[in-house]
Amino acid sequence: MVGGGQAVDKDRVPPGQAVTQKFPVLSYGQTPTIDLAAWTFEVIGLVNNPVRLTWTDFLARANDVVTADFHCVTGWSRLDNRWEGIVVRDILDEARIPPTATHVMAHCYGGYTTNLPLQALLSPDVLLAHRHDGAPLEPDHGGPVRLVVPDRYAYKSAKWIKALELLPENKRGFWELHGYNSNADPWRSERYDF
Ligand SMILES: Nc1nc2c(c(=O)[nH]1)N[C@H]1C(S)=C(S)[C@@H](COP(=O)(O)O)O[C@H]1N2
Ligand SMILES: [Mo]
Repeated sequence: MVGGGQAVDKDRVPPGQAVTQKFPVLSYGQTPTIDLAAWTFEVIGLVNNPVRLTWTDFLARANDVVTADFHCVTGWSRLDNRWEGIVVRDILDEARIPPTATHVMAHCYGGYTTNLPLQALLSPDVLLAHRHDGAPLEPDHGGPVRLVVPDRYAYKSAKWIKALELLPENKRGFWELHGYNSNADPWRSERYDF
């Protein structure tokens, strides 16, 4: 289904996905209440230089813009989202990651987790985003800050991000422990592992 009669090139949308103009909210559990004065984002685990940003630090550095499509594993895709924030690769560079680190666990306020191969986070369109389509990111969509990983199904785009933990091996996050795919490439329909 293509909303508003807008024609979309089928090569633009991964297999089994339908375009929506809406922006559905998909959360497991409640939207957490987050105090900006106490908010931090950290890079932890297997790193030579742990990184910790306060909200003030984050705002001072949030100068990157990415326009990207967003694909939920349940079958909807929202095209041309304009995200503003900080490119994750730049922050990971600062953390000086040793070659023994191969995977990452994203940890969220509220307790959600999701795992990714480190390589997937090094793509220049992976963002820590605090704005969406010209407005502050709404709490239900992950505000103050969410991870955005355009090349993976959206369960990898962790809302209310709190930390990235570098790991020496793959560990499964919340939906991945329930059978969703660890890598989650929508172009390969990597929806389920079991
Ligand atoms: N912290 C957290 N992040 C999350 C989720 C969640 O339940 N908690 N749901 C994921 C799923 S399954 C999807 S499809 C997207 C939905 O993002 P949206 O609610 O902004 O559309 O967020 C992902 N990130
Ligand atoms: Mo999802």
